[in-house]
This record gives sequence, C-alpha cells and structure tokens, in this order.
Amino acid sequence: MVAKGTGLALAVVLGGLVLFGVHQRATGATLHAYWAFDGNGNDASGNGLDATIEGAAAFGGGVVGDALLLDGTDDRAVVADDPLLDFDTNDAFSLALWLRIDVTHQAPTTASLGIVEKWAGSGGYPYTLRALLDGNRNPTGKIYAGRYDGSSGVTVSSPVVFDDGGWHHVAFVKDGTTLTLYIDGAAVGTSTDTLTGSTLNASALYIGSRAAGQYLAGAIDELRIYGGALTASEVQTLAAVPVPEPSALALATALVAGLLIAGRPVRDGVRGL
Ligand SMILES: [Ca+2]
Ligand SMILES: [Ca+2]
Repeated sequence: MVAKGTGLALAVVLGGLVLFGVHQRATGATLHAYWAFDGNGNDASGNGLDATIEGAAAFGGGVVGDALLLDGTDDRAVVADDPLLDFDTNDAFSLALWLRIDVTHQAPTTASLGIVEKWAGSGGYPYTLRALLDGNRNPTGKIYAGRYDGSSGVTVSSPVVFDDGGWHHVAFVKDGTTLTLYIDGAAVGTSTDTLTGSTLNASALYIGSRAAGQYLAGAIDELRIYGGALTASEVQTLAAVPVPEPSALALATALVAGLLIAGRPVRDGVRGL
C-alpha cells in the first residue's frame, strides 16, 4: 500500500511538472520572479528571489489576496541583484503587476515616483516603471516605462492619467525592438527600442520607489517578471481578474480631485482606448 501511494503521489507530481512545462512553452515567456505580496515579500516563482520589506510596509487588501501597501514615505520592497532580473540590450522580457496609486499622494521634489526600477543611478538599466507627477496633472498620474543603456534612453508613456485610487493592471513588454505599455489589458503605447549599449547592471530591484527615494503612495500586487515577451492575449488574461471597487474614501477623494467623469472613474476611459 505504501508503494502504491508513493506511485500515485509520484504520478501526480510528474503530471504537474508536465502541465507546468506545457504551460511554459505555450506562453513563450518564462516566469523569473513572482511576488504575490500575500503577507510577505517571498518570491513564489521557485527561484528564491525573496524581497526585503523596508519602512515597515504593511500588507492588506489586494486584487488577489494581500498587496504590498506603500505609505509614500519609506515603504518599499528590495530584491538583491540577480541575473534573472537583468535583461541585456536585445533580451525580450515582460513585467506585469497590479497598481493602485493613492489620489492623495504627495508630489515628490522630482517628477516621478518609482513603481518598479532596477537601477542605482549609474550605467544602464533594463527597465523602469514610474508614476509621473509634475504638480499640474499633465502628465501627473501617467505611467512611464523605459530603458537606458548608459547614454541613450527609450520610453513609452500612458496617454491618460489613471491615479484615480482604483486598481489598474500594468504590463511592460519588450518583444524584439518593440516596447509596449499595457494598461488594464490594452496596449496604450509603443516605442521602438533603439538602444545599443548594455542595459545590464548590478543594482538591486526596487519595488515602490527608486533607489534614492521617490516613494510611491499606494499599493502593488502580484508583480511578475518574465524572460521573454508575453503576448497581448496573455497580458489580457493577467488583467482579467475581478478588481475590488475603490473604497468609499478613495471615491470621495477622487470626486473632490475632479477625477470622476459622470460618476465613472477615469480608468473606464483608459479601457475604452
Ligand atoms: Ca497578492
Ligand atoms: Ca513606513
């Protein structure tokens, strides 16, 4: 009986491995890291890229389980440099996450807040995602994605603001020389990646800030980094998760800030693009 049970368990494990393998081949992208932020900064990909939580950041209501809650002061998650987080000039990659930006966030002294960035300020970097703030709502609230090879940069930004206090799915994909920014499952901008120098670096990965500060006020959930490019339909699938409604306080604050159009969050406009 023991042998039979062991055999069944082995079959289940092998079946799971086969299914996992098929899934990986079907996507064309390989999961390098996955922070679910369900109460901790652990990497659920199996690659051991656990994040250190700084600033006594809390965990709470996310899109899937808990999210990393960011106070905009000193909260962030930091992951040590690892080759799985680095992508060179011609490497395809994908970032995907859920993002909620507080409508009451304070503008920093510089024009952007860090969402996800692997850069310590020198040399190139493989990717950054920042929330743009310039104090006059243009382009405040837009999302900026970019890469830098130490001398030249390439960026793609969202065309409209969406710091409405609600959850939005954000994905940044490099496929060949095409960079695409997706918001809520829809491609909202593309750029041609013309970089020629190295985009590798030895920096840690910063989640919720940039290396030297520029802390985001809001929340981040279900952050995944892939080697290889997600397809548009794969991004849509990641974004097709029921999203919790903004809290009454967030809605009231957004209304005061003029972020609601005919009673609907601005994000509906984003989805309609
Ligand atoms: Ca989560
Ligand atoms: Ca804190």
